[in-house]
Amino acid sequence: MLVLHDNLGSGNAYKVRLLLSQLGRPFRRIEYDVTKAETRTDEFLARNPDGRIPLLEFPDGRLLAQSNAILFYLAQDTDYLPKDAFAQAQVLQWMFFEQYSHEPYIAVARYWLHFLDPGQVQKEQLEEKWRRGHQALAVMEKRLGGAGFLVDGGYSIADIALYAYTHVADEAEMELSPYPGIRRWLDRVAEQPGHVLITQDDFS
Ligand SMILES: N[C@@H](CCC(=O)N[C@@H](CS)C(=O)NCC(=O)O)C(=O)O
Repeated sequence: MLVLHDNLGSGNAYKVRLLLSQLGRPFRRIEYDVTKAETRTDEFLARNPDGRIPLLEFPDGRLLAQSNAILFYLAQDTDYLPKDAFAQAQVLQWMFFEQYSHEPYIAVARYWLHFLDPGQVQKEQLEEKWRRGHQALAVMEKRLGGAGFLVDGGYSIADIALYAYTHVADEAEMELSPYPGIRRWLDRVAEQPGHVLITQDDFS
């Protein structure tokens, strides 16, 4: 069986739980407390020298890190990745956007506010995360104000990648009311068959 090295609070790990559930692929979870450096032990670093979850372990022992690389691999030859090469590149375009322009702001603000002691958070740094996070949301709104999903052709792993932290933006104390297209899209994603909540932990 597949083993997901996981953390229930992590949006990056949630992407993988969501796709595996939608694909109907059984997996076992191993939970790590990232606030206690449990992914920085020698044992974990031997599996992923980058010291981060999600990490997917295959029955033959192969290991794959990076949430969006894992999505891309699992989605091959499924309805979650378009067949057309240009549409596939558009999926990747959104997934790279997620990692470079969205996750470093919204996910980090959420981590600081939701998981860390509030005394540890610097106000100026937080405001910069919010400012850049709203820039990313505005880019998404430009697309989603007039389209059902991020890439033509329907729901794909691009939507999964960006849903993960957008749907919990309130935990980063970011308001989504200025983004009606994003809010409609969040509902649409949550209605997809096999959808699971970020808090769901029973998968076997
Ligand atoms: N780019 C990576 C980011 C993974 C990541 O940042 N994982 C965090 C949890 S969301 C982690 O494992 N942090 C523990 C640490 O850095 O020690 C991905 O998309 O998978």
